[in-house]
Amino acid sequence: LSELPESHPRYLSLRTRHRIEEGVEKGITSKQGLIAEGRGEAFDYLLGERTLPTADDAARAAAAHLLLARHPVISVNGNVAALVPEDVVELAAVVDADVEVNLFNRTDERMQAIVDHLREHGAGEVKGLNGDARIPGLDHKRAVVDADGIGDADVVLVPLEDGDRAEALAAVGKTEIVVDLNPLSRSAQTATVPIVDNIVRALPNITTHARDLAGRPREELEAVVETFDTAGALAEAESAIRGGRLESDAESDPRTNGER
Ligand code: PTJ
Repeated sequence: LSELPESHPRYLSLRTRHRIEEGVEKGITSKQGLIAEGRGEAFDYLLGERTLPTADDAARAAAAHLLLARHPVISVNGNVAALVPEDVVELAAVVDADVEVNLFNRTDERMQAIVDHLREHGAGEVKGLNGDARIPGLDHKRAVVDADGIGDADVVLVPLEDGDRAEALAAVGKTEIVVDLNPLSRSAQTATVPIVDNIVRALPNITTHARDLAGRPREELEAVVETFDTAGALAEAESAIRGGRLESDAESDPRTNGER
């Protein structure tokens, strides 16, 4: 990848893919993570590899939820750790959230490798290793969380989550913020706030909104949360993927220079 010039039209996408490959080599990302990445790339290509206006609204609503939360937690899996470790650490600092490693394919080795990787990227305490609580309604390993982490959280950011776990977390009453490029996935459909965007754009965007909103009165943050249109955001993302022309679209599509 070092030989790939930054001017290459697929540079960002190839760099992202390379990070996932490295994640697998380091024992951080699972092999299924490679498949998830491929699926994500296809959706992102169809979205024009840019943040839709409604995904930006979702990122702002997510920032408001995290700032209003009693105990916000950012859940990290093998793909998130490989792609955006610095961004996780930065967002956690801005909204004062815990970071917890929570894996679909949980093994002690991967849990430890991801905790170490996050700490190398500046994380303080990283939760997840205790595994002393369970999310009800899931089979054993996928259900394992920390009692004083996700177990106690009121707001959880779960990027690239699988549908079952997203539903189980929602069922125990947690406010769920999901980042998922597939607007039809069960995780996106179940989330209080679905951000249909690539995690590499979405996390820094939430942080930018959180910096802007920090210190504002509670009523103002509550208004951001209440005015977010979940169904509208999902519908706009689906329409963009299916090739529908959006009002906001014409000039910003990198594939077509605006000529769709
Ligand atoms: O590390 P683990 O063991 O916790 O496993 C993590 C994966 C992602 C492998 C696991 O949760 C899984 O199998 O997830 P799924 O069911 O493949 O769902 C992943 C979703 O994330 C899909 O809808 C993808 O389109 C989407 N996705 C993939 N890459 C990105 C993405 N969404 C946002 N940004 C991406 N970069």
